[in-house]
Amino acid sequence: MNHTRVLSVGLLLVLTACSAEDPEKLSLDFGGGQDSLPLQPDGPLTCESEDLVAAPALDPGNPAVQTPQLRVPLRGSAPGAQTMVAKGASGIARPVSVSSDGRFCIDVDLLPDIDNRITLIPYSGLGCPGETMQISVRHVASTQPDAGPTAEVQNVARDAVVTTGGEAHSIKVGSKELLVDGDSSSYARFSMTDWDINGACDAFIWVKLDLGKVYTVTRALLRWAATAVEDRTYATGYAVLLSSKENPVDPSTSHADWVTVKSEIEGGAEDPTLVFSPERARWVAVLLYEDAATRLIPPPQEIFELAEIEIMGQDPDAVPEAPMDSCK
Ligand SMILES: [Ca+2]
Repeated sequence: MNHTRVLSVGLLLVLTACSAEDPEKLSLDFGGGQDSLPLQPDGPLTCESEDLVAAPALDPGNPAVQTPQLRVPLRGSAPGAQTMVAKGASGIARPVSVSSDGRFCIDVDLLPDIDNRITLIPYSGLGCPGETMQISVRHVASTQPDAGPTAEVQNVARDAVVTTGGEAHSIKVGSKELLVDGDSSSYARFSMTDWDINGACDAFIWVKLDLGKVYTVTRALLRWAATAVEDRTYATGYAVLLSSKENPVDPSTSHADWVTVKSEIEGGAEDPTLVFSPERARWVAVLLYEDAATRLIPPPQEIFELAEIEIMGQDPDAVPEAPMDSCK
């Protein structure tokens, strides 16, 4: 008995059985889970006899050599291909079908701040890989330091030059510079004498911010000190004024140099977020009229504990960022 021969025949049977039950597939990991392209049962044999699908060609100018997007669409043509696969530094993009006229578009993820080498692999209808092509796309962050005006909306009041005026007043705690230091735990405690116990808004302190240049502003946030609720030192009567003038007069709700974008006489304890139509402004003024307490012991006082003034705005010359491009 030839034991070697029996063993060989047995092994062949086992291999044949496995092959019949589990046809070969091209397995790809797309990051979001395992996926696969089914091959014809005789795929590997047929690929050798089949003409290789030619390398795909991308449309002129697509993709850009560099982009701020972290996902870019690759558009082009690949006649003879049925499926397109793209492999980059961040993994393998989900395969897309090539249309009957040979067109395809496939979204590819990029890794940030590097040159991304991407390989495009066309597959025939039988699942056979064709000639590949390689491209390089550099991702660059859209907001570089010193890159000039940007469309980014930010707190343009941060570190603004602060002056105060209006009714005679004093700052008992902190300083006016603490209103724009970006720290909501640092605050200024303003105090003024206000004989008008009827609550009429005639006496006020103004706090004026010089933003340094004209911005388009859309929102103001006032942050009262943490102690303001207990001390009733948040303002119930206040106003926010804007000016785009070179050198406006002192803040006034009745002077043409200033636009009043918010006027409140029944403000609550919560920090107000004031949203208004976009306005060009270099100067912002907050007028403080009445606090939440009633102090009848002469001389009556209005006390305001204000931690931060934030003005959300953007450069008026900013070029808006291009909308995201994608295959969809
Ligand atoms: Ca502060």
